[in-house]
Amino acid sequence: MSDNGVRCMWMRGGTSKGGYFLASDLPADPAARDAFLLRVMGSPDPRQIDGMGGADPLTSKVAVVGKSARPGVDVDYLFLQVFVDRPVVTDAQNCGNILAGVAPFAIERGLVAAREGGTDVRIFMENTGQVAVASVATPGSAVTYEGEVRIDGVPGTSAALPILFEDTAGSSCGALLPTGNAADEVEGISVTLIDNGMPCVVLRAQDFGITGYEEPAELEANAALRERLETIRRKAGPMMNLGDVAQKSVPKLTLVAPPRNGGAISTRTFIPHRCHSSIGVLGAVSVATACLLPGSPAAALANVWEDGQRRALSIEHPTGEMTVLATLDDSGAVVSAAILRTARKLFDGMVFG
Ligand code: NQM
Repeated sequence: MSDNGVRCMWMRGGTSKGGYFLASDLPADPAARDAFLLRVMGSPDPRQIDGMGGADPLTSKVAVVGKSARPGVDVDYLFLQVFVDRPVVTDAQNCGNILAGVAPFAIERGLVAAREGGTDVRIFMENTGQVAVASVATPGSAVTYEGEVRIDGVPGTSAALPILFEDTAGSSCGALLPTGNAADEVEGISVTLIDNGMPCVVLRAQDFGITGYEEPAELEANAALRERLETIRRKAGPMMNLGDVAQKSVPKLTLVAPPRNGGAISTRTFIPHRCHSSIGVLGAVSVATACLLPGSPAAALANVWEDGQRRALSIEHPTGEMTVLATLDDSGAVVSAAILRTARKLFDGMVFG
């Protein structure tokens, strides 16, 4: 593959960045595909010097996209996390930030016809078997990335790209609350084990003797904290129906604290070994859902805006906030969640493995 390039678009999706491929352009055999993607990113190597990856899990990501044969769905999207410092490519997690680039990519590659003004793209997320609807600005029936919307964690402004999730509960764990409880105890710490699109362990920062407002670098430098979190994560994996998670990038761990900037809750998220500079999209949806569960450690700290069946939760994170708009059913369960993202095309060409 070293002398034959593969067509690829590099894009920022939300606060992540990665390579977007048509499924038909990649090797069909997963082992050959993964070997190619490791070479494309330059993994394993903490600096990814011999590849396109940005030496951070948030910039070592891949979207594989194809036209869907499923009724009512436009495209299928498979997310692959390429580990930075290990020779691992995993489909064991989804990514709602890279998802933000999928709809414009699908339109640019001709998989979906753009409409005048705006185009809704229905995306089947193969990792979790659920559907998201992304709305792309298409003035003159062409994708534009330019606009006035700002999201925290990204400089400048871009076109709005709202995404709606329906039915993400139990995406990887089989149930929103895989243990059936809003609160469990693991290693003496009260936790919520939850999956509303992303398996997450939600814990109170104060239970670890920290404020929860520290900078990610400070938390990453705290070896004792990281070790305790990893011990909890490995125990939580089987409890969440994820099996042995030693080589998996899920569950994530979110340390919560009372909001500091007028939001619903403050967060610091390990994904799971690096501390996120913001928070993942589906991670935020899952943490927001935990805030709405009476009896969960997060609910006791959260400040939620309510209007009828709607709830708005501004999830504070190290570089700002992400607002999750949740809709509840009559029993108080979250039935859909919406978030606002942006995306940008960075280059389109051939990449070499
Ligand atoms: O939770 C990081 C990200 C993500 C995943 C991670 C994501 C999500 O910020 O939907 O977007 O948790 O690994 O891209």
